[in-house]
Amino acid sequence: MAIAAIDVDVQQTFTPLCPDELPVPEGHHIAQALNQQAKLATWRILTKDAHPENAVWIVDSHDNMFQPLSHPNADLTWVKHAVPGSKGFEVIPGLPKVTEYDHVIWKGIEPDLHPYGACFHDLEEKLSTGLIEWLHHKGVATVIIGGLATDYCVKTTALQLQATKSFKVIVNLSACRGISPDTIAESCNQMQSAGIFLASNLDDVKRL
Ligand code: VGL
Repeated sequence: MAIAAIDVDVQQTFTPLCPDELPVPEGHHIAQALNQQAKLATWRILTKDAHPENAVWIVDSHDNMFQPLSHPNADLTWVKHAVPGSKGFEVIPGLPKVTEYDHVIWKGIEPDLHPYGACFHDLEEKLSTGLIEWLHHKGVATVIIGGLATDYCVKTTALQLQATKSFKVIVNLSACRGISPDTIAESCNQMQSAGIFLASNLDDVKRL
């Protein structure tokens, strides 16, 4: 049965290379770990945030982030990030070109949608991005996930895939980085309780 490796939102916007956006500590240091995990897989998938500058959730300062919004498909405020055409939209150095991936998902292109998971365009999970269907079509049984950030888009993508009950879902923590230690720990607990396998490195992934 086929294995898919998923590189979640490994864009410069989520690294210290873009300090004014959403810098995740060491976010730019995971290319090698992602390239190694991809060697175990039949298919390699990339997901990218693609957000317009007029998105309803944009605030102009980091101090104003994490404010709850009463919007069905944008739950929190964030500073501008991952705008197509900007440096932050680009993937981190060391990864293949977009066209070398087997499948690519762009998400969050509508100004009033700010999804975290790569499986649905909306937080209500009504509008599929087609990722789950693509994996089924390719006969994928196991998914290995890495990327940014552990506590937001990696976690949500992993939980969405696990909820289908049709894949063995492995999160390779050595190929992920997260925003804060507390939310990373909380996210790991949540993923583990859902039945997702957490691997601390590539050897662990191979053992699972
Ligand atoms: C993400 C926060 C806001 C992510 C995206 O890709 O994990 N985190 N937008």
